[in-house]
Amino acid sequence: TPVPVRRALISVSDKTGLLDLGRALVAHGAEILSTGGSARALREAGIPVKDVSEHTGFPEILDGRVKTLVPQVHGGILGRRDLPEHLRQMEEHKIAPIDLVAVNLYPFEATVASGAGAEDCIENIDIGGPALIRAAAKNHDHVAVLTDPAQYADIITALGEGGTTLSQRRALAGAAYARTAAYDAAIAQWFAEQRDDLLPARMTVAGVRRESLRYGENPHQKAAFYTDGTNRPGVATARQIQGKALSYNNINDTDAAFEAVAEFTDPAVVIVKHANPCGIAVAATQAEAWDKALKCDPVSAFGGIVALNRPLEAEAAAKIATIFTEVIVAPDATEEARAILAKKKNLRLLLTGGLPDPTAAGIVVRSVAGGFLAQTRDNGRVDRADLKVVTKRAPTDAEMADLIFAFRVAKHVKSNAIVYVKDQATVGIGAGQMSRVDSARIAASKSADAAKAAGEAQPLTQGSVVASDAFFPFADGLEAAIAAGAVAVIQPGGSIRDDEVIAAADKAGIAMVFTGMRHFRH
Ligand code: 93A
Repeated sequence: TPVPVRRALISVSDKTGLLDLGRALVAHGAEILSTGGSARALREAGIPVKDVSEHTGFPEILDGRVKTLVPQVHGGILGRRDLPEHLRQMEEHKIAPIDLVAVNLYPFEATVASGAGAEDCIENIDIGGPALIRAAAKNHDHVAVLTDPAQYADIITALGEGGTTLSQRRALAGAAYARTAAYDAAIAQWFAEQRDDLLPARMTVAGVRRESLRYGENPHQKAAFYTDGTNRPGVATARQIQGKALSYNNINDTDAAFEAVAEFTDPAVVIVKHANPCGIAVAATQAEAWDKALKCDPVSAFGGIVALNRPLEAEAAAKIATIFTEVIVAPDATEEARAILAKKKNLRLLLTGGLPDPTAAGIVVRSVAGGFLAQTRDNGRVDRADLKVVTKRAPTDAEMADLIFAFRVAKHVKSNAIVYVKDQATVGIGAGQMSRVDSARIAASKSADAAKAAGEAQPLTQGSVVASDAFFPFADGLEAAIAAGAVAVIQPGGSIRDDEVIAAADKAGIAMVFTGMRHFRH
């Protein structure tokens, strides 16, 4: 049987939906108790409300730090209505039962995301709110707890049907503890960041479900998409302008593409399939960058994800629209570009409002059986000054620029990664192979196919530079790259056989640089 609401406590920072909830409660005969700002908002709208301080006879003190932390409030929430002894004690201490609690917390996460100082962040740690939420959730046999304005509509309906049901209150209680857990996780993470300790002894991964997905990586898996509250520009905070709902794999691939394109400042295009780039290029214009990126592997680009690091322009949009593309992601898009894509009903367009900072600190998490792995982001990148020439021949300026580009791409290719580059565009990408020499061979053979498709006599790798995400353990991988036509190499170095590898490079007359930094990605 539904439990009617005779008395409700409302204390909300986010006033969304507050008046609708207040009106419905009053309409169904409930008395509303409320704290400072919430009470004011209700009163101004003409909704009868009693201040908590009047109800308890105890004022809000310490700048509001103690508003609801009093026995009249917590007793009214926690007392069991099915135990005579509880009811007796409540009466003895003049504690009136509270049947519904609507609380949303001081905006700690938003305060941190806004870049506020420590004092401000600490003042936004809510103490009384979580206490109310946790108390009401514990006593869900008798009390309903609302922690999010999105929950109001169902409860307003329930009030019209005589009150809240046990199954409703149970679901709300679960959501309530998830909210306070996430809230405390955000606070703990903030403290860890203050101490530069991104990997503290205890860690909770918290998030807010942005949407339920139709299925996971495969149709028999369930999936949902969460935001982590950091507001980093990227796929989790992007605005979808058009197209079908995103799938799990779309989101994963779009993330890979957008993180990769953010590495570059000049107009860049990244095309991704199955979380690996199949073409990346930088050029004077987006349209030119698209042509160059597509040429690398036009077969794989079919049904791909396209990421851009600048607002999408009409010329590039028109070109991208000529081949089947699943998703386009960019910081923004011109009106003209949007109009062009609007004709492709299924194509999803995501706009992020900005680019992720590839050098920013952060943590990445992956689950393993019985636990999870956490590590700081791979925010490393090499510049010219970091490179050590190890061969007799030094790279030319043009080769040097391509080598740095190639290594930056290799960072975004699953290991073992081999990336051939010419004129600031990938011309062959070998990804995810169990042996490095296979990656080198596969990249070259795909590049030969691409050259044939483009009607060119020579493989695209002829005269290219090549990057390896980790050192060549033997000379064979390097020799495969040389056979494909590579004339300069960038790799971390550090193998016990470096001497053999350097000798093979010198024998072929090619240039090689060591980065001293590895970019594994598994
Ligand atoms: O400062 S508190 O931790 N102390 C309290 O006793 C308390 N009670 C409710 N914060 C407290 N609240 C929070 O106040 C609620 O969680 C809500 O976010 C906010 C509502 O304040 P107002 O009604 O004055 O806008």
